[in-house]
Amino acid sequence: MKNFLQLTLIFCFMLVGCSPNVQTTQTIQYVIGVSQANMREPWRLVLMRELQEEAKKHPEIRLVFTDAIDDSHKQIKDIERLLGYGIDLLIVSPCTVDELTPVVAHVYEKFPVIVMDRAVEGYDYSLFIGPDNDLIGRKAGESVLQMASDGTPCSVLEILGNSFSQASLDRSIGFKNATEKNPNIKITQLTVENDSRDGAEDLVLAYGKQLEQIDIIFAHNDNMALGAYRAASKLGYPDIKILGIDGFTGPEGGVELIRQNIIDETITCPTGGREAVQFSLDILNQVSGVPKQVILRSENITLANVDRYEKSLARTIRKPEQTIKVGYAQVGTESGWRLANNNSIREAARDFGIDLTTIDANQSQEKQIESIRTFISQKVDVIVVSPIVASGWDDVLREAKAANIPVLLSDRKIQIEDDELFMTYIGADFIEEGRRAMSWVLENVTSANKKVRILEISGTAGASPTIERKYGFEMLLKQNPDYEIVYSASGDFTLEGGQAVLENYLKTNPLDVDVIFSHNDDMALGALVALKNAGIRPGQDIKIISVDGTKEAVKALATGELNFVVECNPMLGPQLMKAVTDLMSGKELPLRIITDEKVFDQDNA
Ligand code: GYE
Repeated sequence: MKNFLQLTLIFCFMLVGCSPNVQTTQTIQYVIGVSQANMREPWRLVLMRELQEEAKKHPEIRLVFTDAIDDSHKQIKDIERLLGYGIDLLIVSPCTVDELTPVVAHVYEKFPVIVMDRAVEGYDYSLFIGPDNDLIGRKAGESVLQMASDGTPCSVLEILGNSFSQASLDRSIGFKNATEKNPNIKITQLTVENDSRDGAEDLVLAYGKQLEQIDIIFAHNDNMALGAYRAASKLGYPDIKILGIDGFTGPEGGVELIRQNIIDETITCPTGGREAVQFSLDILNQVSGVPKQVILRSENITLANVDRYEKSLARTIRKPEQTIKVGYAQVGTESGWRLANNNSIREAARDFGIDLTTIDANQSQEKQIESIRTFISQKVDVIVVSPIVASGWDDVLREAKAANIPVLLSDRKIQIEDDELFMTYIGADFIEEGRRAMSWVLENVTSANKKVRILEISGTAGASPTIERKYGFEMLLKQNPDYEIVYSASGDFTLEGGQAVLENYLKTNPLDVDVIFSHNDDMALGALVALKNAGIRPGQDIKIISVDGTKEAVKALATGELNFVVECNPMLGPQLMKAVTDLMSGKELPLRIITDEKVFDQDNA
């Protein structure tokens, strides 16, 4: 029946002379609702344009837009209306976090939801795509530090956008954290409620002669920067340095403003429109490996690099002809998680037809750095590294950059000033993992009229999962004075290491703790051995929680020896090899690709 209908439709189009490839209703497979916070700000107009341009490449989808005109209540109604149209997926850029979080969570119960630009609380959505606003503020701050590096007093006029938006707050915090390194920098803040060019112009005109004292203006978007420039010129101060954010092309875009010397610098804030359509299709077609968060990259644009930047936007995307050669500097085989991760990467390389060479560093940073140098000498196309510890990579990454070999970080992060030295980080949100562990303790472990005593088995010293799981755990701990970590030691992410931590503790202490928090499953399983050897019933006499979600750990959950396990997804291979292929096809990679993770307890083990 369906074929007959299709043939009839095409025949009718032929009859009336429409080209049969006109998008007829039967080609539309998916309707995607796009709930925009507003369609006034240039950033949002660019987002819409990118969504539409990318959607045009996929005749099987139709986008339906709504404009909340910055009113959360209207946005809630818009979303209800879109659901009424029978959409298959919702893309939403929330007006405010608190009012839209429950609505997004409710829609997410039945439909996939992609949240853009401003995150909602928690994780009740399919995917978040947005910039790292704190980093954008820090990048602007680093530039101001450069401009003020002669040590003389430097007064900055910071022009914020809508002061209720999380983006504005995050940018300002990042800016302050960077500039406070120089005590000679003084910041005065003005807020333009509607983020507009004319609003900024009016505000700076009203600021008037006080501009005499201002050396630099930092505006939270390029159109407010333009407004500030117009006001400063009218007031007779055309030489004040001006920084903006967004970096769009086109009239009044940051790229043009730099070329015309109207502003001195802008920090790019990509909209993620293209990525949103591509991931919508992955989600609707149930492609595996869709991440939980995609954090877009930002960079400082000045007259010196504006041409290169604009050229990079017009990059042509084409599948690489040759087989891609990848050198992978692997941590080692320290844990069950690592074995699963190594396997996932090997299998994905095979599936993607990528020529993968792996060197096992056996938990030594020195060996990893040596591996990277080996790959550089072998002139591989891409280097992937899972950095054992977070620091000490600057030199070797600069050598890779000098050799024009891109580096991708897999499963562990690095602390580095210049985030241009790596293409992307693919892995977990360790801070959230730590928070989830502690929130389980708060809900499930109390202690009659005394503090809850926690023994922490930490991971490899200096590794980003160790640093950030601890940080996330302690974020909640600090808010609850009835809980304290009474002992902490590193088990280096290995079973033997975890067992040794408990044996050492039990040598000099009776078992006087209520909970063991282990940074990974292998160390928790090692602790079980030590406890049983001491005649203690793990999971009953003492609660044990850990992170990873390996088979062994989930089995121990099911038998009641472990009480709670936070998932850290090791199956990064597909996302990693897709990123490698995208990179070699000419695509820019997001700054971070964060995996989707759950939690396991004794009920769902
Ligand atoms: O939690 C642990 C492994 O880097 C996220 O390293 C990974 C960690 C994982 O040894 O089991």
